[in-house]
Amino acid sequence: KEANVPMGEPYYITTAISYPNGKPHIGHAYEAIAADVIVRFMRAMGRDARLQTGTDEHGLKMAQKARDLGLTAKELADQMSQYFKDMCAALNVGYDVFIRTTEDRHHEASQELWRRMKANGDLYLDRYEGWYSIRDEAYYDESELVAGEGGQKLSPQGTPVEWTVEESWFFRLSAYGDKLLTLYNENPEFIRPESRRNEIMRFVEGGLRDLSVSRTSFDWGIKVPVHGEGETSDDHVMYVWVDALTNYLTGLGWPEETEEFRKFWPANLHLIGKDIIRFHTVYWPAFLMSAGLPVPRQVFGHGFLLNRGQKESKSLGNVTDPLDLAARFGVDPLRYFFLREVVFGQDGSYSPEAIATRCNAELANSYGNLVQRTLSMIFKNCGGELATFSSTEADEALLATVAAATREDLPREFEALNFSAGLEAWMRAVFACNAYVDEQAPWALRKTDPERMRAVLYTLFMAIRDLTIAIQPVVPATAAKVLDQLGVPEDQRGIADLPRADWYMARVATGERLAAPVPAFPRIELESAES
Ligand code: ME8
Repeated sequence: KEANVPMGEPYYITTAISYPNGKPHIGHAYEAIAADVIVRFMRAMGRDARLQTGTDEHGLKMAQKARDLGLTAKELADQMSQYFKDMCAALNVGYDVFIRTTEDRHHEASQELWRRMKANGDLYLDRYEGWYSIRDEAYYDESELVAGEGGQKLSPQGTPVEWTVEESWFFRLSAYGDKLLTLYNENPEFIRPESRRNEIMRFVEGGLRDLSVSRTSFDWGIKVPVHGEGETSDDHVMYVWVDALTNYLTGLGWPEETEEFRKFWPANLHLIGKDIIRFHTVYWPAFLMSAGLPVPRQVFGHGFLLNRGQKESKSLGNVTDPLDLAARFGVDPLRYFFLREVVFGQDGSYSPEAIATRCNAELANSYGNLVQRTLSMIFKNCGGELATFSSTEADEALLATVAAATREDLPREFEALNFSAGLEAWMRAVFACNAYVDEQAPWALRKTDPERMRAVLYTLFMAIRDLTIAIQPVVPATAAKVLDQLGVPEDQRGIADLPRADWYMARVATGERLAAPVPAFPRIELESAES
């Protein structure tokens, strides 16, 4: 069935905010691209969609990195945050808000969230003793630790932990176990994919301990507000995750009752990686419930991208700059590769060969070639002229196949965030078009039956329009160029506009001719040393 979305319905999606303690890596690029594809898709479906991303600038990890580099933490954040903005620009990721947690408005929002949790009786002062991982910025239970080389204690993520003892504010997380389980049970879509949902349900069913939510051993964070007589909490800064998660509210102008906040909260989707699911599906909804605010509708934990199956690291010397990849293969091919190759929610692997093979087979040889052959024949054999035509059964069958893929299958799969399945359906329709070209052999009809040749070319023209409109969220720059060549008006490029063909008749009436086509996706050639 065709996805049926009321026009203008708000849709708010966020990415994680990245630690700007270094330049963006491939995982940051992957998440930003996926989020951008979702927001463009939602807009193509007629929704009023908003994308927020940004940088998470407080915490011990930032403070230590800055010290190592001889900078202040703010200087490090200022320098690195810009690289994340530049990455978005380079990858055609169009955010509406880029939030930095060092902004004043964010300090205000975090302190207000704190006050509300306090007013609800969920914060108390005690002494923290336990294991802390600076790399994960997370506390762990003894029982969660694993043994590293030489018996060294490591977090479940494999990072070093330190025994930490200090006075701390605690959040009464233990009081939220049942409420969280009710949330998960009543909203089976709250945590996705399913494997992550099961993992979190087991964790919460195992019982929750109160969470340490402030630190006194360093000061690079948001100050805990002082509440009343005799309280001396002004030497505490908030645990970085309390402040980080609040960014999703800050970007809407909260705590002010702004129009944006009323329209876009609760968020439709927090898109994050699998390593930070617990923060988003246990801590965050508990904080929100405590503060009396609605919880987000969905948290999706995507998988990790691996370089030839391996995690990238400085010691392995396999760290790839995502902007180098984009420069080499093109932004749109890279975006297509990530969404087509990786089953969303699972880990995925990439390599130059895999990118070249996938993009050459599907974008250059199949889709690109279809567009190029069709438009060239219209240009050469018909003088670029568009006309109306009477169709045969074969023409109708092809257009029905393409319509099913572009109006039903791809939108349905994208709504469910099954990008690779949606793109597979799209690709099958491209193959059907190429099979139709081979069967109908329009080049041979030129002399024998020119009317029939026109009918075939115009059938293909309409099929290409549908295919291109559907694929825009993934390859926006290239699709826009193709739609420009076809002459599709900019205000009729939505998936919701697909059933409309009035612009075509209007165009036929003007007698405007197609120009010589420009190839959409050139073949990618790998240098021999790499292949
Ligand atoms: O976790 N593949 O920031 P971050 C795919 N500041 N995704 C990856 C990845 C990989 N190899 N490596 C990391 C933080 N990610 C916090 C978030 S949100 C309120 C605070 C993902 O810079 C990771 O899962 O370490 C996360 O979603 C995002 O990149 C930023 O990671």
